[in-house]
Amino acid sequence: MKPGVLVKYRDSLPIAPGTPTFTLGEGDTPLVRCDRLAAKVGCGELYLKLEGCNPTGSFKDRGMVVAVAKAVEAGSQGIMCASTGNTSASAAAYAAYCGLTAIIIVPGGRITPGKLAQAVIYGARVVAIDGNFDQALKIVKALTQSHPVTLVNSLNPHRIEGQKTAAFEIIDALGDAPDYLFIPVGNAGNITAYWKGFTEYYQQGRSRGRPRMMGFQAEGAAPIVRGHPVKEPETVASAIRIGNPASWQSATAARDESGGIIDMVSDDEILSAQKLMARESGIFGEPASATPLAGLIKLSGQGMDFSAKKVVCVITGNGLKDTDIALKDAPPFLELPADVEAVERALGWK
Ligand code: AN7
Repeated sequence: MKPGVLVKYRDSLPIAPGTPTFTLGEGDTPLVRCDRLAAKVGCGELYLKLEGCNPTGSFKDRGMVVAVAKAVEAGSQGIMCASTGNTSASAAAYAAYCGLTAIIIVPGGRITPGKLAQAVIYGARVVAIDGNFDQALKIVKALTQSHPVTLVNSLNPHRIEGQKTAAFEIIDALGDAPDYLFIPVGNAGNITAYWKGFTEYYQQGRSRGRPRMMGFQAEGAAPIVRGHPVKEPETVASAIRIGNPASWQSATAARDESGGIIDMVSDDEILSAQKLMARESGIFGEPASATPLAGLIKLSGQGMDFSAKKVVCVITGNGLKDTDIALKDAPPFLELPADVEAVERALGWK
């Protein structure tokens, strides 16, 4: 049995004697070395951190287990979040495990069927608003101030605490920090959490340095890159369709303290990176998860030299959450009778 984030990282988390320590098996995700992909993108060593291997298929579970444990400890009856899909799936699962109510507010028609199916099957109360994520978050902030339910968006500091454990795992696996960490940026909680994790391990002497933090937004939803909120964010990567990130300040702090950047990539760049990752390394991430690889390809194409560098891309969510995108421009399959010879002929073997 996996110990889970609460037990494994007890000493680095806000665990009190009254905090329940349960797990759905989150954390301890694979860090996969991808040499063929590295060669394609001009990178010395390239590793993908497969956060889609968490119980609900995204990195959110690391933070959610801590946020929900603290909500239970505080005697909360319910949790609430706004979501582009993955936070709600995770909140719904951990609430179900603990017997709490989960109320989730999502942008109507804009979260993938896979993510919506998760929230529904876990028994969450789903409210779809006629608006985007930023508007949903505003509503959640207002309602959690006036009602006895716990906000579990990444404004909840326990979420950040849990998510920082992914940085610990990367250092434990590599024996030191990588040179660069490439990561998608939506509401900007995760880049904040990784930087906190890398910094804590560094201060404890567990790594010799810290990586440059390389955050990437989608072009149509790139408020941090543009320097102002985006009123109507738009991108194929629905998970990061966010126009006014809650953790804006801490994301730019992570960028600046690490000597990194926050840049953007187009939807086309995201989708071709998603395909490349799948075909060259056998790893299927949802579009938002391909954003860091798209960023690496972009910078490499601009002449930045990664040939002697160790790079980690965080693959934040499982590709199965958004199969529509993967099938959208797929070539037609061969359709044949159930006949050995017909298949043999079609394959050019006869
Ligand atoms: C796959 O679920 O914001 O910058 O409401 O699902 O920490 O927001 C999801 C975000 C990257 C961005 N990759 O992380 C939500 C939500 C995936 C995501 C991000 C999200 P943050």
